[in-house]
Amino acid sequence: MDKEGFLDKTREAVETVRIHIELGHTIRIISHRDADGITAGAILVKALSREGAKVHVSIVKQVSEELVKQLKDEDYRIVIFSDLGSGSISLIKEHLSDRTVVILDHHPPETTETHEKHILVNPVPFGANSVRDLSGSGVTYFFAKELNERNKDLAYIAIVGAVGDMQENDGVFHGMNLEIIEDGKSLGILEVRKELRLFGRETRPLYQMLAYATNPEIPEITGDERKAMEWLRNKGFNPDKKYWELSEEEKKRLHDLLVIHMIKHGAGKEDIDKLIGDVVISPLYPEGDPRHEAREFATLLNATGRLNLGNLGVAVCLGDEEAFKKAMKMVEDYKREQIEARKWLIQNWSSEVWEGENVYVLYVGNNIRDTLVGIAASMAINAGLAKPEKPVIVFADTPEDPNLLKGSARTTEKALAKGYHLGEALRKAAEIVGGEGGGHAIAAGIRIPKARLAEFRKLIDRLLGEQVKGNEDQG
Ligand SMILES: [Mn+2]
Repeated sequence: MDKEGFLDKTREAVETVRIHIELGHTIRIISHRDADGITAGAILVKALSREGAKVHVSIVKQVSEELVKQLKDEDYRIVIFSDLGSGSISLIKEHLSDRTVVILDHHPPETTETHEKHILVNPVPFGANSVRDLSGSGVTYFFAKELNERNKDLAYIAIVGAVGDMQENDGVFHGMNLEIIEDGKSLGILEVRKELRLFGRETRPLYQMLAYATNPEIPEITGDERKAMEWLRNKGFNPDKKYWELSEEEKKRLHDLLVIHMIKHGAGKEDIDKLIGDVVISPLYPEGDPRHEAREFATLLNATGRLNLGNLGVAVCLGDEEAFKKAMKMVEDYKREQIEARKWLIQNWSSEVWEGENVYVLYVGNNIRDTLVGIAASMAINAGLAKPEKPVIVFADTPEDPNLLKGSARTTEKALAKGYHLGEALRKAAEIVGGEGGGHAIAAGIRIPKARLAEFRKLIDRLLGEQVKGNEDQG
């Protein structure tokens, strides 16, 4: 990668932002609502405040036309987008041509032809791999470091963002992420260890860490707490202990036993390589605290984002203890709400579900919150209520509008093999009944008028049926 080219762009952005700071302009920050975007937002808030700038930050799901128009109506002279914006360069060009815009992002840009007052700082056009060499928080980190060397103390937060984006998915860090790690190490604010890369190092008992392992899955153990407990006991471990409480010797023995287990059960090399690898921890926080390890920290931030509390996540990154306590409580409540939702599904599924040839449609009213419909659809499959080869759509009332329903569709690889594409089907259905729909083949979302639910059910059943039929004809 042409690192110097990328850093030149970063410097150009820094010089531009500096002028606005000197003019006393408030810097408007728009950042993505996942862990990468929240850490990126926090890095900007901290770095810009250190230069004496006033900031106004919003954490958002995406750059929509609505958002860009709203920014147009605001009177901020400068807008910084972080961890998003690269896919909306023309939209931004169209509506914000009278503002200074800086985009600090790592997603492949739709074009590098920005408006002359707009600066795109993105490592991808310089040859970086967007999914492993640098994340959104990493781009803002290099911007912050260019602004002031002192911002190197934000290296751990930057790496939390990278881990949130799974930039070390194959077990090791790559590209410019390595430089951030070196900065952090030199300040003594982070270390990288070769450890078990499963979620829960700080806060979960070992048996849950193993039973909930999904990347990689552990054959015969993932998905079964009882088996995980038995396996650990048989090997001489206390299943209730947390990973961080193990001695180095015990960790080593656990790693060896897990690798042997994986090999015995025919796991692929790629999965085995993922199991033990780079784990980032920070002595800034005590052991057993989710902020002590990057993956747990990122998961907490992701949860705040999903709950539309991204600004709370930013405050957590900035070291606000009250915000941290509040975020932990929100996550607990959210977990409890999921457990309640699962209970409701199990009790009411058979009486409430509408089953067609190709789909289950469940309307839950207010019994499950509209932000949980996707999770509820997955739960219906995972709890065995729905057959895995038939997609599930769950609708709930939404506080946004009493005349609308918000729905989410989920299915499995098994169903996809038959030819289903949920995003396509929901998009078409929404065009017909009125509303908005779309998404991926395996997971998609939709909003429809409440009055058209009955019509929608028959329609989506037919549309999904046509996809299967189309697939059979081809085959
Ligand atoms: Mn990102």
